[in-house]
Amino acid sequence: LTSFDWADPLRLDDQLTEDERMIAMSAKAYAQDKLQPRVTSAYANEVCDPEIFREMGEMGLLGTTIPEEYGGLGGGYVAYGLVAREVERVDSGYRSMMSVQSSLVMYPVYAYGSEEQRQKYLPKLASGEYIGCFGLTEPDAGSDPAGMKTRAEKTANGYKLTGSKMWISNAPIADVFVVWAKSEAHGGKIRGFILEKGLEGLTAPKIENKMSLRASITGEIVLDGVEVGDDALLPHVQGLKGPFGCLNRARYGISWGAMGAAEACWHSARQYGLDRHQFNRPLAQTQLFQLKLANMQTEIALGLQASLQVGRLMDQAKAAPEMISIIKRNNCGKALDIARHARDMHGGNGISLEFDVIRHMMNLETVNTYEGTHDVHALILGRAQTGLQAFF
Ligand code: TGC
Ligand code: FAD
Repeated sequence: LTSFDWADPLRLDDQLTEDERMIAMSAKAYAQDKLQPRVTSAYANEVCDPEIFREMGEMGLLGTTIPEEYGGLGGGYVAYGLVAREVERVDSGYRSMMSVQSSLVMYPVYAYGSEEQRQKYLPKLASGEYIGCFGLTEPDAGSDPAGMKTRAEKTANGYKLTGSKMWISNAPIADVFVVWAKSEAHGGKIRGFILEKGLEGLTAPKIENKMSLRASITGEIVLDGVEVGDDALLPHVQGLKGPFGCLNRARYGISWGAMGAAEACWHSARQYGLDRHQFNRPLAQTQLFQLKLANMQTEIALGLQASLQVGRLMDQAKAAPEMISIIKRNNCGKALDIARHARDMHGGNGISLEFDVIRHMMNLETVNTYEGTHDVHALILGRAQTGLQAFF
């Protein structure tokens, strides 16, 4: 019989290819050496460092699945998931910065864009020279994006966009804005537009005082009659399946990322329990402590296996969106639960930023909410198995 590795109980590592293992190792080295040392201060002071995009670009961590001819890595979805796991092991906000750029900006430009749009934007997004954001949510349209009010009117040479977007990651520092709007010229269907910083009428004020995801900047996008040319339209998609096609990829990445944050909390709780003595023995020698560690280990091992399976199916173009709802919902919910337990297991120290667990816990509140809340994914799964939609 082979020995048991407590930190990799189902031998995930053995199921990866050599290339995947190398990408994960280089993402881990970057995240631990360059991101971990600055995260506490970034979080405490609510500061997002745009330089991180350039660093990630240099490391090849932006656009993992985008072909090399456009500056991407040409890797698969398992590789992308492994990068998300390593970055979010440090902080969900850093993973957000990476996954918005990769799945929500580079992917739509690649999948729905013209050849000119691909050439113009993808290499600079891959290198981190350009920072991108994705505007779908509005003040009055969150879980129900079909209710968006932002509209695009046809002009002589292009479109005029009016409306506002809310809770948009990267927006205040973005150079490139992928914005979704109802286009009158296309029968009111939702279309995607690529906007650039500096356009008249386009502003992206920062949302202050977030208690979660403080190392990642979030803003509004205000579109006050912003005029763009015909070449700003993403030509190859219309309808909600445009933004959802991007969300499938980002949600999948989040399922891995949330497990990375959960692993950080689990390992920290285990170490704390070994180091800290109460009642003349290590906390880790109590049954309640061990029960919690066993639960964490089990949920993380199962969650990672599920993400790996969906990633393999995505690489074969055999994944259904409902599979992604299962892993996004379950892994985020379980990660949040693990972070809350880990916070408790650190006692009073658990509320200090010095021990990372409360930062992960606060971050995971957002991760459980964005890209489809825990309950919205339950409704997607409920509809898939009953044929009855219960959204409205
Ligand atoms: P529904 O009638 O279900 O579908 C409308 C059209 O869209 C198609 N579709 C999909 N296509 C591809 N992938 C998917 N996952 C798809 N889901 C739906 C569908 O086939 C249909 O196409 P067609 O051609 O027939 O028109 O739409 P609905 O209005 O009933 O939707 C309900 C619901 C709840 C499923 C959906 O609206 C939903 O998922 N809501 C959650 C919203 C959300 O996830 N927002 C995310 C905003 S972005 C973000 O949070 C980024 S944070 C990133 C970070 O910082 O890391
Ligand atoms: P609501 O939709 O108002 O939901 C509120 C509550 O009601 C939730 O518990 C929800 O589950 C529940 N609910 C909603 N509908 C139903 C129903 N039919 N039945 C039962 N319960 C229901 N969006 C972007 O477009 N781009 C981004 O880059 C982005 N980044 C974000 C970054 C952060 C930090 C945050 C917090 C959000 C971000 N979002 C982004 C927005 C995010 O996707 C939305 O917050 C999310 O989709 C939920 O929408 P809402 O906040 O309007 O909540």
